[in-house]
Formats: sequence, structure tokens, C-alpha cells
Amino acid sequence: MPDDRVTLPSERLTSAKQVDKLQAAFGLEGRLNFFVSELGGVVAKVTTEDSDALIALQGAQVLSWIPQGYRETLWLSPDARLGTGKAVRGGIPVCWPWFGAHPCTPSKPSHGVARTAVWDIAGSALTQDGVVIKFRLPDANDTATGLSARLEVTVGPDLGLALLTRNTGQQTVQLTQALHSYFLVGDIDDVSIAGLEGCAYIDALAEGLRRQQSGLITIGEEVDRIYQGVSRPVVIHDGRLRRRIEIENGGSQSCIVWNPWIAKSERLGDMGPQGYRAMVCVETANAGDDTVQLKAGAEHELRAKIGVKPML
Ligand code: TA6
Repeated sequence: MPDDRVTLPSERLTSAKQVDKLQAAFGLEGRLNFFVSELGGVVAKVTTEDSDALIALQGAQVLSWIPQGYRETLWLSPDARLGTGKAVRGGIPVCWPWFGAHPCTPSKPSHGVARTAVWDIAGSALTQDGVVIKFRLPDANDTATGLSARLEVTVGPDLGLALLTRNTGQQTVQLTQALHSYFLVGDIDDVSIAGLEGCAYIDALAEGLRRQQSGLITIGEEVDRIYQGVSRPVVIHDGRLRRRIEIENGGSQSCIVWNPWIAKSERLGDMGPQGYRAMVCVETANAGDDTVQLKAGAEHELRAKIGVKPML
């Protein structure tokens, strides 16, 4: 996605003015720049010796992460557009403060309110781990339950995400959430996923039936599973691209593995031709039995550290 500093129609002038303000307040010379993306919204572009990234202010959503010497790590829908009121499919959507359907009100948006909200930038820094950008979900988007959210993204040799939720209300609140990472793979036929062997999982395609994972995960049909008791890094072995993607989780004991396959991809309509063959979601989460009961005044941090290495 090129950095398109073009003359914008007036309706996007505000974004251009916003960019200037952001650049002045948080830009880091040669490391962190803000621009109005061709996708239709403001995006932060991070450039380091170890990796480059693009992060949209909408949803504080990482759209791209390219480690030095490797191809893009994240899959992004060819139909991705910002500012449409719809969540962007791909990259790392932040599902918060509920995962999936709202527990009490089905009419509320799937996967919460964070993905379509424009987050504020709360800070930026150069650290030994890379460029750090801090996002804050504006209070207007807090649910009635008084939850607040901040996301810290670290771009360096690894990609780090830390989603901090604080309960500023007076009651204990049930929190489910996910860093809904869409990983790019060479071809789904040549992919296996390690680290979940022996874990129980809730099969979303079988009315929530509980099953147990035996051996490595391979994908040859639609898969939609909420793994429980996750205690080790999850590794995607991508044979076609000769790489492995390692995901270290923190504050999480659940992980969703999802691929829509053919029929669901057609229903979704924004996976592009054969898109299901080039992606797999491995999502660091608090979901299923791993729901967080967040007491008044308490906080919980969900973390993912993503690294890419050559195939062993
Ligand atoms: O994380 C898996 C899942 O819950 C699937 O059931 C599927 O719905 C996917 O998320 C995508 O959800 P979205 O709301 O982004 O279309």
C-alpha cells in the first residue's frame, strides 16, 4: 500500500489536517509517519531496520507487518476499506469487549465495538524492542459497563500487541476479547499448526461440541475452533513460504483457529478469489471458558508477540 500523499477531496481534508497534527505530536523522524491511506482513513506507517508495519487508526488495526527478509505476514482482504462503518477483514482486528455475538443482545455488532471505532494516539516512542505506538479507545466508545481500552503496538524484530482493559465502573464485568490475527500463508494445503496438541476445543461448527485436538492441525475444510487450556506458543508452519510464524500469548489461555473455506468465503463476499487458500486465523483470545470476570477498578492485559523464522 503506497504512502499516497495526494490532493484530497474536501471531505477528507480533515484527515489531512489530522495527519499534520498527529505527525507533529507523535511522528518519529524516519520511523513513524502518518498518512491518509488509499483505503480511506489515517494510517501509521512504521519503518525500522527489522520490520515495517501499517496500522490504521480505525480499530487500532495492524494491516501489514513485513519483517526484514520475509514476505508480508498478514493477510488483508482485497476489498478492505476504512471509514465504511464495516470492520476491515484482515490484519489484526481487535475484538473487544466481547468476542463473537454479544452475550445478551444479539443485535449488537459481532466481535464488539472496537474494530469500527477510530482510536486516538496516546503516545509513541523508540525503545530497544522497536517503535512503540500507544492507542486509546475514545471514552465515547466505552460500553455502558465503563470498560476502557488501550492498545500498545511494538514494531521491531517481532510484532508485539498488548491490549489493556480497565474496569472504571462499580460492578464486575464479563470480558471476552481477541486479537483476531489473519496470517498470510503460501497455500493452506501446505500448512500445519503446532502448539495446540492435546488441547480441548469448542467446535463452533458443531453447535459448540467439545472435542480434543490430536496431533498437529491441518486444514482441508471450514474450521472454527476455540481452543482452551492453551499454555504454549502456537506455531504456523508454512511449507510453501518456507517459514514458521510463532505466536506467544500472554493473559490468555484460549486461541481461535479459523478458516472459512469455500462456501463461507462466498457468503462473506470479501475474501477475494481463493482467498481462503492464502490465510489462516490464529487468534490470541479470552474466549469460551477463558472469559475474564473483571472486578471494579481491576485491569487485564491480553498480549501477543509474533515472530517469523525460517522453516526448521
Ligand atoms: O474468529 C472466528 C470467527 O468468529 C468466525 O466465526 C467468523 O465469524 C470470523 O470470526 C469472522 O468474523 P467477522 O465478524 O470478522 O466476519
